[in-house]
Order: sequence, then structure tokens, then C-alpha cells
Amino acid sequence: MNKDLNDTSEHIEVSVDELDDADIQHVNNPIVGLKPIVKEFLGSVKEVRQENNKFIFTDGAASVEVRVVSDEIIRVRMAPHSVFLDDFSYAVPLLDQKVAVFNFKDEKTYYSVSTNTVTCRINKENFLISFVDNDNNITNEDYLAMHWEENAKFGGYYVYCTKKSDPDESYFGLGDKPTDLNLRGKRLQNWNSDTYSFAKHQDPLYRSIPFFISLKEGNAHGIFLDNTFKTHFDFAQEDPTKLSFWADGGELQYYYIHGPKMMDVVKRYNSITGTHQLPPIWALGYHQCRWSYYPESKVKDLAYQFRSRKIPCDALYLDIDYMDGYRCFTWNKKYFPNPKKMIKELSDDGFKTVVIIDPGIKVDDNYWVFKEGKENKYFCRRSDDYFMEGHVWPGRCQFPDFTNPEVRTWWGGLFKELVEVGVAGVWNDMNEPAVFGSGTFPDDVRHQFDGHRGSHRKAHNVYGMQMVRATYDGLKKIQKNKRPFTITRAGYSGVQRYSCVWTGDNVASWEHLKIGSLQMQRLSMSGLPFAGTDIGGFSGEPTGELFTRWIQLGVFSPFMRAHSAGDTAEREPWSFGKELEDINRKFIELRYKLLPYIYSAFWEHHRYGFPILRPIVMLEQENADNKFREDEFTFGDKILVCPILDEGATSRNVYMPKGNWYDYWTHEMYEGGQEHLIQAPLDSMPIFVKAGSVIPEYPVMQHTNEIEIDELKFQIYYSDCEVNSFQFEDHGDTFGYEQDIYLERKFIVNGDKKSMTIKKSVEGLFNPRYETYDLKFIGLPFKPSKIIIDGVDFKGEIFFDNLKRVRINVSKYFKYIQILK
Ligand code: MIG
Repeated sequence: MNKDLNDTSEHIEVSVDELDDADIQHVNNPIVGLKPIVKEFLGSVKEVRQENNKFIFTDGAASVEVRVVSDEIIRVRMAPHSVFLDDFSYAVPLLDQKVAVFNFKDEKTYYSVSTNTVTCRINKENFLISFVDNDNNITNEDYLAMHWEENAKFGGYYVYCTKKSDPDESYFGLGDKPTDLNLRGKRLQNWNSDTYSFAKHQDPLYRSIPFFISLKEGNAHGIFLDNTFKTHFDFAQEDPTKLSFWADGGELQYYYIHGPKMMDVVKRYNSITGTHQLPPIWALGYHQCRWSYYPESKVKDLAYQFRSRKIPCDALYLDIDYMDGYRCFTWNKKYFPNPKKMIKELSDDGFKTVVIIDPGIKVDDNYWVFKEGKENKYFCRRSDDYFMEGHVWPGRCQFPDFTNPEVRTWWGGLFKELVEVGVAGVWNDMNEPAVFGSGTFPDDVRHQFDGHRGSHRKAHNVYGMQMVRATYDGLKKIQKNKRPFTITRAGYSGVQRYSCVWTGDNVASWEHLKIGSLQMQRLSMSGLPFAGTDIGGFSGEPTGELFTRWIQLGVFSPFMRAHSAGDTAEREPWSFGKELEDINRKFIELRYKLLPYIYSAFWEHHRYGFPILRPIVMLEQENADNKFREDEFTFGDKILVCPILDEGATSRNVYMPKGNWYDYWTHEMYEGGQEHLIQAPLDSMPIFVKAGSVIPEYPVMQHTNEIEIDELKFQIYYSDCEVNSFQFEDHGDTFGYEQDIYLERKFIVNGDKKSMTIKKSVEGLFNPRYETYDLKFIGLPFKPSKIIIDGVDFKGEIFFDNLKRVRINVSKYFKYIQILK
């Protein structure tokens, strides 16, 4: 397509026959034939004005706002007739961050807006926008001027942005897509969908996270298209030189997030959309779910099995059958005659009870939830004011409009009784929203959208997020200082502020084990690190081997829950015979041993925005081969996880990033920057610890509340260069950490051929009861003759074994330890 740059008209109109293939596919106009499809493009810049940190450019008719959000984040918005929509976002609660300085320049061919790290250039002649780093490298550049197309049926516009793509550029992110980690060459869309037994590459699934990371010649940046309508991304599929994203309505509004480190892009994305609260520590234990465990005797037996077989477990789930005719907030008294008593008994045994709550409210005038919703006009309505009705589990249902703050408050309050009964967590399902038959709501359903009214086209992708937000806020209010635990299926960017997610109805197959690993890594890179799969696969029957390999991956799933559909065989860690039960136990125990490490990784996310799972490409983004490594990742920054994902495999190749790595099981050391063949019979899984790490460990517990620690264990891995570690600790279930009631221990480990040192400092006001540490030094290259602690010779016994490990007990107040040859 040739755009006439000398055209002086306000916009440039392009009719459909002037567009090449790559543009035609963007055309999605339902009234094709009534009128030729015309795309309008920004023309040349005529004028610019500044309002604080915003710069508004216009071509005489349309306007573009460039806003400095932070040193590394710039937002771009486009308004076809210069009327910007309300500046409202469910995703971004923190729009203006600390901006040190920014500058505006009027150059010969372009205007520029720059911060300390990035410059946004707006070409005067053709309105093309580019982003440039401090070394004058263009990191991101428009291919076409932003454009739009009127939507005659609904009003508003389809809005488009087309940028250049480098042949070597890769793309990552976009949430739960069940496809290759590197998205180059794919076209994907976001429209929350209930996708039972989804297939590899199927799109879209349950969540809409319109955020991606580009990686080009080792440098990364991110784009977050904050638009809740159906959004589309073409990652150079149609044309290897173009990247396009567009939306079926709303405003073209995107954030450019500067890198160049992928890790920083994710952290910065989380800095605007928020991070998870710190989960209650029990939420990080092993959870057992099934559709459904009922009646009460079945649930009690399940609890009994866990404890008598000594398989750790923190939470049991009640799926839809606990309710009376699937009416939310009721109990089936035949199955559960006294829920309060049952939950109390489970709790005495160390089990939390989590219950499911769906959005569909049964149309039944004798049901108080329906009556309240009806009286107060809380349910969604169609364009002509009819109620939005659809069939789901309870039969004919109506659906609360969770985009209305008043409805959210009401909904949040409904949890009072469940909390009083003792329920510890809430699982929100079917909130895409899912409707039997039609799939979801029709487009014309109206939503309040926090005062920025819109149809379901605009509200669909945030419906689930607003439901779980109502749930989270309600629980938080009712439980006071106790951290809520919520889990949701649907979500939009920012949902991490309210909930963890699971990947929905997967399948008991080896392919799905791989898909699950990909989805968790991708969710983590997309700002939603607290995620997990249905361990074992929801539909279908896993073999014992598959289940065990899934439990192994599950140890390193941020959310670790086994779940299965009701029409499958029983699926507990002991369901596949004694031998596999023992292996499953060993790995669930590993989860509990690593809990203080896992909990610390969650703190690092909450406080600093780090992802929890980190694909290899994030660790070594300059190595081009890593763009395609997707079957291993680190959990936090110290543990390299290499799950076995193939049937019958008893070994695998492991790529270790540069540096030295210790086998978690044998303590053998490997040199990184290369692949190693690692043996992994069914009772093992390749796990490696980075040299210099300080890994805290708990004793095996049956649940997180079982044992008060009387001495904390640390494994300290020798390194010949300086390495930082930290460990986080607090009460485990309150918001005390917001008042600095927590403890963050920082360690620095270093070594040479003749000595090893470890320095410790602390931050925060929490003081655990135990007084000593049990320290195990691993991989020492020498036999120690002397240990000095804070300047004083250590007098106790020094255990040194043939695996070059030293073990000592020391006071928790130590600051400095030296081990000498
Ligand atoms: O229509 O509540 O993804 O985890 O067990 C199925 C029953 C509804 C779908 C969820 C699944 C849950 C199931 N639900």
C-alpha cells in the first residue's frame, strides 16, 4: 500500500482495494457490502500541546496523547475525532509513577518526548511513532500510522496499530495461550472462553492478558494494549516484517515498557498493573480437589487418608455438589448436614476448606440471593431491558453485573456466612462468563463498568476479574487482618491483585503436561505468577507414571493443586499403587521442605514485581538459542527445574545457564553454559541449585501449621564469586507485613580456593521464636580447619563428610562466618 505522504488532507482514507493482504485481514466489519470498508489513518502532525506529563498531538482532526508514566513507561492513546474516552482502567490502578525528568523537543522532522531512559519520537510528516533508547537504537517503530475503521453496527471504531517486526524478533507473553513459548509467527486473540479439554494451540482460552514482550538482538521491551474489547495480535504471521495489534472497539491505548532486560519489562508491567498480595502460606502447600468430594463421609475419609498415609496436604476443595441445587451460598444438607462442624474437624486436622462459587444465580423467588439481586436490580440486562438469562448448573440463571461497584459490595458481603462456617478460601469458576449452549452472553448485554457504561463487548473480558475482585474484597473485609485466598478461571490484566489462577479444563495426556509447563511459564512472564494446572489432567485418565511426573512438575507450580472431572477414576496421590504413592509422597514432601524458599519467591514478587517462574530465555536473553528453550525454567532465581515431560523417559538433556550448578539430590557440581545429560528415573527429577545460593528448608510437615520451627535449616552452596540470596519470613497469614512485621534476611556468599564467607543482614520487625540455624555448606573445595563466627573461633563440632559438606549449628544472630582451609 502506498500512502501519499504529501497528502495534506486531515486523515488519509484507504479503501479496501488499496489494502494489501496483511491489512485486509484486519477488516472485520459485519456490514461488509453495505458500504466499502474504509480505514482512516493519522495524517501529518499539525499541532502539539502539553498538559503536565501529557503531550497531545493532532493532525487537525484526530489526536494522539503521549504520556510519561515513569522513566521507563510511556503511554500512547489515539482518539479519531480528538475526543478521548474516559481515562479509566481496570488493569492500571497506578498510572502516574515517579518520573524524574522528562523533556520535549521540536526537531526538524520529529517531535520527541524523552525520559532518562527512553525517547518517544513522533514523525511530523507521517505521524509514525518510534521509541529510541539512550544509545540511539530504535527499539520499537510504527510500520503504519495508527488507523481505525468505523463500526456502523455498534458505534465506535475498530482500532489498529501496525509496527515493524525484525526477522529475528521474538515475542513472549499474552497469558494462558497453550502454544509455543515464542509467539513469533502466530496470530492470537483475547476473548475469555470456557474451553473444556482445550487442544494445543487452541485460542482463545480463559484469560485476556494483552501484554507481550519483544526480544530483538538480545534487547527487550514490552507492549501492553489496555483494551478490554476482543483484542487481536499478529506476531508477524501475515507478514514477517509486521507486527499488528488491534481491538474490536474502545480506544487504541498502549503502554510502551522499556527494557532492555526481559525481567525488568515484567517488573515494570507489574508496577502499573499491580502484584499479588502475599498469599497465606497454607495456600502454597499441596491442595486436593475433585469434582466433587461428597458427602461429608467422603471428605472426612479423604482427610483421614492423607494423614494416615502421611502425605502432606493443606487444603481440600468442595466443588459444585456441596450446594443445594447449585444455588451459590447454600449447602446441600443431605450431603453436608453440619458444615460448620465438619470444617472445624477438618481444620483441627490441619485442612483448610475451599469452596467453589459460580456467577450464575438460580432464578427462584424463594432463594434469598436471587431475591436480593432482583430487588436491587443487580443482574445484567439486555439492550431492551430484558434480563440476561442463561442456563448453567442451577438451570435458568441470571448474572450479577460485577462491573457495578454496588453489586461488588453486595456480592462481597454474601461470603459472611461461609466465612463464619469456617470456609478458608473461595474458588470462582465459570466467570468468562460461561453459559451452556450459547457459550457466553450476547453482545448487547449492558454493563455499568464503574460508571463508564458499555455493552458486553466491552465488559466480557473483565467480568471474571470483577467477580473475583468482589470476592477478594468481600473476604478481606469479613476476615479483617487475615489474607484472603481466591482462585479464578477467567481474568484480565491486573487480576493478579485479587486472585491466583488455574489453567482450566486440561486433559490427562503427556502433551498437556508440556502445555501446562508452558502456560505456567507464560503466565509468570505475563504478570500472573500465582498459577497452576489441574495436576493429573482434568478430563481423561492419566497413567500412574503421568500422574507422578505431573506431581513432580507440581512441586514447582506456584499453585499446586490436583483436580479431576467427576467421570474419571479416583485420583489421589495413592491411587496408583504403593510404589508410586511413595514417590508422590517424596515429592509432596519436597514442596513442604522448600516452602520457606517458595514463600520467599512470592515475597519477591509481591514486593518487587519479580516473576516466580523464569523461562531460560529470561535468564540469558542474549543467547539466541534460548528463544526456543521452553521445557525448563527457574523457580525464583536459585532453583533450576527440568521436569520430565515424556512418557517412559528416564533421562533428559538439561541446559544450564552460565555459572555453576549443583544437583539438588547428589550435590554433584555442573558447569553451566552447556547441556548435560541427566538421569531421571521415575523417582527422580532433575533439579539444580545455583552456586552461591542459600536455600532455607523446613522439616517435612503434614500441613503448614503443624510444626513450630525450633531451628531453621539452610543449605549454602559454595561459589567462587559473590552471590546474593535472601529469605523471607512472617506470621504467614496476616497483613502484618504491611506494617513491617516481617523478616527479610539477606545473605552474601563468596569463596576462593582456601576460604568461604557468608555475610548476613536483616530487615523488618518480625522475630521468629527459634534461636539457632542448622547450616549445611555444600561443595567446599577444601577440608576446613577453622571456622570463625563474628570474629570468634567456632568451638563446636565440625562435621565434614565425603561429599564435601560441612554442618554446624549457629546462633540466628550471626553476621559473618568464615570457613578456612
Ligand atoms: O461446567 O464445577 O473448570 O474445574 O470442576 C464445568 C465443575 C464446571 C469447570 C471447572 C472445573 C470444575 C467444573 N467446572
